[in-house]
Amino acid sequence: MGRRDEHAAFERPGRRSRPRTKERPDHADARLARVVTIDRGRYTLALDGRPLTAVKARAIGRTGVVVGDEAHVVGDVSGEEGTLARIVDVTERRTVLRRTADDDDPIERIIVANADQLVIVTALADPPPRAGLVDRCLVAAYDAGMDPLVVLTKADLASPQEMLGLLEPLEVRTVVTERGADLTPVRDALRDRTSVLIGHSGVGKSTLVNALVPDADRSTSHVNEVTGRGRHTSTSAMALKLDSVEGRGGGGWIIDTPGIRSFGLAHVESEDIVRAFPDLNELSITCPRGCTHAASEPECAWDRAVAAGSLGAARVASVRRILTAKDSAASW
Ligand SMILES: Nc1nc2c(ncn2[C@@H]2O[C@H](COP(=O)(O)OP(=O)(O)OP(=O)(O)O)[C@@H](O)[C@H]2O)c(=O)[nH]1
Ligand SMILES: [Mg+2]
Ligand SMILES: [Zn+2]
Repeated sequence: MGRRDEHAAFERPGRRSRPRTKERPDHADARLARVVTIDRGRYTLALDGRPLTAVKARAIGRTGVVVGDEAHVVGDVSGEEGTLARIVDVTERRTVLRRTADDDDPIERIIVANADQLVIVTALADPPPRAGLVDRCLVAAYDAGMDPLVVLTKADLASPQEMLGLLEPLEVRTVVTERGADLTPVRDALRDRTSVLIGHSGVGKSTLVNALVPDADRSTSHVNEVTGRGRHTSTSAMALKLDSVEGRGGGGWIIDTPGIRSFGLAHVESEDIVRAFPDLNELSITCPRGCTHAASEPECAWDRAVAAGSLGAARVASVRRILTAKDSAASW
């Protein structure tokens, strides 16, 4: 018991003799830990910087426990070999990243909880970039309330100019990288954030994680030369602590995920996307009632602003592209 706790107990002498209530079952000693990975019903959590293996209590509902969750654990929390703690509850999630049902898996699932930054990893070649995919990931980020960051990998194989040109009007933060490159710009963008990496299989997510976290030991694999697709080398999500950079403070978490094919965007409302662009959102107040802001809308305030010279045509065209991305085919 720390000094502060001793003092608190002294000031409230009745506390210990109070009967246990329903709201406080016998978990007063529960510790808060972060779920870093899940493997066949075993949860690995980080508690005070040490790994801890746990199972989940049956009382935890269908929403379950996902990577990134902050969970209360009880029992043997020593983390010693052969010990098993028990997860008794999960704190309210600040954000969730979902994937939709697809052929491989008929159930919509939450992949990661509590990330505040969505890192959209796209290779400039091998596999070739697909702008539509980036657009869909941006929609997912705006909808989930996460800040998007686009990382363009494999710049040793192709120029980033075209992709950068597409993203510039949206004012999305971008970082260009390649194997062996100085990672300072990536580290700067990740500092003190909880960042989840998403993108096609083979774009280099795990390669990036290994470069950022020296003992991460994430396996990586080649892109198939015939199909141009990766082989889904990573099969589960894993959160890794970013070391604080000496003398510059910071830290944060990076979460590697398996290459994903689809996102649940059907539920996304246009307003949620527009809200991510404050200038356009503000203009929308003067649009006719029910304006969808599509190029076909006769009196959209966005067009009036472009005509008046107070708003760039490229920005409007790009945001319209994003708005239609949510309605395009669900998989990529
Ligand atoms: N030329 C080049 N190759 C790279 C670069 N980054 C990664 N690769 C290669 O791309 C291949 C796929 O990398 P991974 O890190 O396994 O890709 P991933 O995104 O984790 O793939 P999944 O786990 O399947 O989703 C590996 O052969 C890497 O060595 C890069 O900057 N340049
Ligand atoms: Mg991987
Ligand atoms: Zn409008």
